[in-house]
Amino acid sequence: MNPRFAIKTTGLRLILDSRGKYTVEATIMLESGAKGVCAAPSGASTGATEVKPFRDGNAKESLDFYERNVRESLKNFNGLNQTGFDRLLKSIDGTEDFSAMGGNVSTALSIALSKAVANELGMPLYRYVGGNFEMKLPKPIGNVIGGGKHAINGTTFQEFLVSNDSSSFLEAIETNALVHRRIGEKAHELFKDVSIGIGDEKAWALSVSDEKAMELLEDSAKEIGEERKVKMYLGFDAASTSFYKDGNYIYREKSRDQGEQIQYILDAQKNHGFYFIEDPMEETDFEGFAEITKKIGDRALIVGDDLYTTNAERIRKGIEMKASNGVLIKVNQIGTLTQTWEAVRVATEASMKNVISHRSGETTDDFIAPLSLAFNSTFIKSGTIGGERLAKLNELVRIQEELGE
Ligand code: 2PG
Ligand code: MG
Repeated sequence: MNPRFAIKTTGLRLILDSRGKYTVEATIMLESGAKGVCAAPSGASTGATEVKPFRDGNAKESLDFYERNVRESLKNFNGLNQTGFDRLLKSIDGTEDFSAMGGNVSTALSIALSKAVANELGMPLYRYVGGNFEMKLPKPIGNVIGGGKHAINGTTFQEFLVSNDSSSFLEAIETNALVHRRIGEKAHELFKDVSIGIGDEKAWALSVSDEKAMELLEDSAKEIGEERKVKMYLGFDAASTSFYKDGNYIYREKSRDQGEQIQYILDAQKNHGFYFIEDPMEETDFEGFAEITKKIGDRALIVGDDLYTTNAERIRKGIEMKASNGVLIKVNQIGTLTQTWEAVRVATEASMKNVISHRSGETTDDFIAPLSLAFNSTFIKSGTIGGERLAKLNELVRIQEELGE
């Protein structure tokens, strides 16, 4: 081993995320003095098969576990061996779902190591993880109207999203932000006695039906697209597990069984031209996903988030069942960079598109920006405003400049 890359010290601290809740930040220093720092985000609408973010759901317990069982064991490990390091984290944890250490701890350590090594190599993270080949930026897809578990009194669907095909990343994120602003203006005009707020991801939280939100999204995106002369894409993350109970999807006005839910999604796609459709069915319904993909997979990207939880095994099942043509990627759903990379590889080999994603509870860490290039992500899902959302998007503005695109 080149001694420069040996791990000299690791450290873990508690910090607050964008919801004001505890999360962890890891620092790794190599013998050379090069450093990597990573803060883990946290979800609110977590999938049942995600790894557990913290020991007993408590960040402080995770920190104690790290001090007792992890810190010393990482010393002198060869930083260039990312896979070995990630396996070591798994074996120290000793559980299937990172419930001893917490998947947020393993995520922060795993990514911090990759950053430290990239720094020592004098390389951007996207090159260290993705290789020295031609790379394409993802398109930004931003949450503009939100509800579900991210905003009380909001829509039933968790997120209504917008994207566009501006080739300048800066113009692309500005276009999305303009749609967000236009929606706010229109909502204040249209809905006089409806509560209007802002959700966890800085999307508008409107106490209106999902149909009203879809119309508002479509009208606003159409106007901005015409003004800026760019093609717009509409999307949603239904996050449908969050309103599924005993075989039914419970909306404000009515409940729908599996067949009705599928029809509802197909109608929404047809009426509004949605291109991006995430978690239209609850997290165990591979068949329902497959039916939707079979019917509209030629014109829409059907994306599994809670369905797959960035888990290569579940993605393999999805491929076998033709459940979707897209997969959402979140490192802390599976807990290490190596396993995330494996999930992306399995999906890519089956021509499934991947979408790298923020979490609803975020920090200003921007690691999903470089990873979106390394993983050749089709979209990066984030917000459209808010410092913790823009940290990722503005980093991609810088990367586009670096690449000289
Ligand atoms: C999702 C995410 C991010 P959370 O469902 O896609 O928008 O939400 O981080 O709460 O799981
Ligand atoms: Mg989701």
